[in-house]
Amino acid sequence: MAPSETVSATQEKPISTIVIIIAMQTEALPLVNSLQLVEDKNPVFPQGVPWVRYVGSYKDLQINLIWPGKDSLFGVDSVGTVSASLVTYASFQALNPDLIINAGTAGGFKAKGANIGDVFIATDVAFHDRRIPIPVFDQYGIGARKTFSTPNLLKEFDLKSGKLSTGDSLDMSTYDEAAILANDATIKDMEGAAVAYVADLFSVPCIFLKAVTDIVDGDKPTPEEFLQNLVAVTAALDRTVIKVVDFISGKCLSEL
Ligand code: FMC
Repeated sequence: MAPSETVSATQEKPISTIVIIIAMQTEALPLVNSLQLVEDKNPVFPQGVPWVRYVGSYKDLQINLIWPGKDSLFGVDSVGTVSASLVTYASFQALNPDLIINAGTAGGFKAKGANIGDVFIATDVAFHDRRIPIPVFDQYGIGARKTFSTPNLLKEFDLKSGKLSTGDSLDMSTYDEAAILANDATIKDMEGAAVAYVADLFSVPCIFLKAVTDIVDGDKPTPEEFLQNLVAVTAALDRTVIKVVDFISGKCLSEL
């Protein structure tokens, strides 16, 4: 089979295995309950890592929700690009999913139309904290890429869409701010572009659903606003993830 035929054959096959990557426990647990997933007692990941897999059948789908767990030194959620890339890689190796969904919270720019509680689907991802001022390495550092296009999904739910910029900090330095502006981003997170990088290594399509917990260009301090809105915004995120999973059920990649 020619490579293009392989791709189109995959695109025409009903989606059956989904991996959902979620960085924080607060974001993951409501979804685990709604989708009636159970923690995997027979871990597919190497012994000793904090990564957790919740699994279950939902309609015709096998859903694997992967949470990188609590950091073994500090006891907090393993947020950020390092853990996100590791669990995405390990999930691909163990589960060979048809589709990856990276769901989580994000900061939003009101100047670009983001409001607290909005759920965005990212059309593009890029990094804003990998500055390598050498020709071509600069572009590699930014790592801008288009995400898997889902025109029917966008139409069905009237989701907002925009570009996502990823970096390993919750706050925003002036360097980051300039890079985010150059990335033309509407939303800012700490995992998306890393998940996209790994998904692209294996040519697995990936959808990014990001709910806005804080307004980056507003007047409230980000950590406060983030913590204040986390639970309520997570509920909105979970409702959207369930609607999206319902929509995916019974469909092929080419129908998204
Ligand atoms: N900037 C960066 N990340 C986030 C954000 C912001 N303004 N709001 N919410 C987030 C996301 C990140 O992706 C992390 O998983 C977590 O929430 C914050 O540590």
